[in-house]
Amino acid sequence: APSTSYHAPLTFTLRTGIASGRMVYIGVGGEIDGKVNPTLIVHEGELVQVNLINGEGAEHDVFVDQYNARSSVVVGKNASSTFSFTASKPGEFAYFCTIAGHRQAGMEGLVRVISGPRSSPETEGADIVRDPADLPPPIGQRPPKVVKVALETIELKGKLDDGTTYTYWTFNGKVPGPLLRVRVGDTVEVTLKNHPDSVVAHSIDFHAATGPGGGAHATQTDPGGSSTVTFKALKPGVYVYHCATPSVANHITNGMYGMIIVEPEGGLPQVDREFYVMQGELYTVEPFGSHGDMEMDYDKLISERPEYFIFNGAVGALTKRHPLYANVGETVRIYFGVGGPNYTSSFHVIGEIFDTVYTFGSITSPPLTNVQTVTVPPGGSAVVDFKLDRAGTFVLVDHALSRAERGLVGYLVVQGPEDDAIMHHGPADQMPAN
Ligand SMILES: [Cu+2]
Repeated sequence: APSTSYHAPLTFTLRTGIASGRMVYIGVGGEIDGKVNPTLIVHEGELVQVNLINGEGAEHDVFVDQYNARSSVVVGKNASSTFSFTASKPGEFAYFCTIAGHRQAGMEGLVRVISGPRSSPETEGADIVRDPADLPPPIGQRPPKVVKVALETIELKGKLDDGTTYTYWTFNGKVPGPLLRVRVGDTVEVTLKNHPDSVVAHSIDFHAATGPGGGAHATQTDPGGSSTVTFKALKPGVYVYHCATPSVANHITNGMYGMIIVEPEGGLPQVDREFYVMQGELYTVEPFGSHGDMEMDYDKLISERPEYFIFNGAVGALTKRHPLYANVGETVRIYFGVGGPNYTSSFHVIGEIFDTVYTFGSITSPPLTNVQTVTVPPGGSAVVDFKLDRAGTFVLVDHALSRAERGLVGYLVVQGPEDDAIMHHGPADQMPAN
């Protein structure tokens, strides 16, 4: 049987009971919670533990005959018994009560053993993708205050693509790091912990801060350590933050970037939906599209020859994993930033026009209107707003489109009417019949 990295047993709890007049097992907790005679899904090679609880008082047991694994007979309400077995062969195997007549009365379910080991962070990489809908709500009206921010730098093997992993360095385990949100005049107290399992020191430089290194001088933090820096948010804007420990380019490419919004008094104009998207590059020894665990290539980094271009940390992050979802009639806003470390983005949404754009993250300047493509430098940002007039799948790209073939693509899925007056297939005088 294949070996497994799971040391702790996979545990299922079954309680005996009555459902629709039949004697049954009822799942307790986890994915089987409340299910009648739940199918216990395990992977080949896993150690499986089953807890049986007597829920109504009659005598019962559980037997998995193909594995010759059984509980004791539980006698009396709330009596319990535990047994375990190793799921050494794939297939479907019955579990049932051996007390005379109980199996026929309904006490029967299946153990499904899936061939091969369970995919795990070790084999396919942890999920490091930041959901673009994962951002805090607007601040609204409030006076300035002290805002405490806790960040942790975490190095972990993450999923870069199907069958491909990369050792990311992150703020809080995702790429980009969390979108932080304060208002002008706030005092921002940042505590940066570096996880004890880290290999190197990390730090943070806030472009929103005024002072040495944007906070990087005060926050160089060894593995297992912690540091704190406090800064005053003097100027409204949408600012990048990033690790600033040498080689800084190396720390940034590995995923150590995020953004902080410093709202002006009263905030930005309200929209229906906000999204958070950041672009970066990865410099791997192996060519784009390779499988296995990718290794960072310092020569390629220094000579600016990336293999991967990515939105929110991974290939497919905003297509297969977390497309942006919205509806016709809504206004959407994308806070778009470039971690880089090196490539300027020509940010564009195929099939849409940005109604307003705050370029360079400057939200105190009047926005540009009706923009097709916006240039966003590394360590910079833009805020794009647009109203959705027609349903469809719109495609987020860097209009340096070779990069789309190295991973840089996302979807905005807009649901609602497909207004043919806005666009339809065919001549103007031939509208499709609806
Ligand atoms: Cu770092």
